[in-house]
Amino acid sequence: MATTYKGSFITLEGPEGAGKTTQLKLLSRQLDQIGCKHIVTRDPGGTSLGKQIRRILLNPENPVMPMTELLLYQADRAQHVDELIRPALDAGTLVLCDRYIHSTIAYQGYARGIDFDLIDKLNQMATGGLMPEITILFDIDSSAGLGRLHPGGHDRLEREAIEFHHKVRKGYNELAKRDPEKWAVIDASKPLSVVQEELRGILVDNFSQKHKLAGLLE
Ligand code: T5A
Repeated sequence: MATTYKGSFITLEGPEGAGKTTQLKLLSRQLDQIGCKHIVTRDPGGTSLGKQIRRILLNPENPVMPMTELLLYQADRAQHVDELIRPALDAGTLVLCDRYIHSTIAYQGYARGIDFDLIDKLNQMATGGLMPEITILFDIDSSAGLGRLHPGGHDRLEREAIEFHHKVRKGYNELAKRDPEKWAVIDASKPLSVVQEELRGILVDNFSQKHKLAGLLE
């Protein structure tokens, strides 16, 4: 891992319903028990301003144009990095972020069809180049993931056609294959406990020395 911070920066990615939120809750409880200083945050919606942007983005009643969508995700991210993520890393915290720049590449790039170079430039601008040390892909068939969500309550993105979601998954898998040193892939269709065990294993393998995580596997 080339990028190093005082803390550690881990992002979780995946198609809809892959189980990231559920797994982060379980993990966070365990990190509390072993006394590991950490935060769990999400993109979009990790700050007070970001929560308002998130509501606009996910409201199915809002017709949002592709470029507006892209810029709103980046506005959320710029605030999130400056207000929360960078200060936490500077304070030596383990930061676990549910979605980050690779969501934009998968959703707005692969699925929406917006130019990848433009997305890279905006990701760079919004984050000031702050890259995760490792990204964990929760891989699941798009229909299976959507099938896990509450029927009828789908947000604006979840309501996209199934082809859109297939492109998202394909995009993620391409990104992970292209840079295997920076990505870890978990088969998110497995039972909750199996996925949790794999997630903890990845953290212990990569961050044990800095954050004394050996207790995670007990
Ligand atoms: N987006 C985001 C973009 O388009 N561009 C961007 O740049 C960014 C950052 C965000 C939306 O915005 C898009 C992507 C998204 O569409 P969100 O609500 O944050 O919206 O979206 P998700 O992160 O996808 O949240 P979800 O809740 O849909 O998915 P999770 O968190 O992966 O799944 P989770 O944990 O909520 O689990 C879903 C259900 O599955 C069950 C859970 O109990 C829950 O009911 N479950 C399992 N069931 C069986 N076996 C397992 N292993 C299970 N794991 C979980």
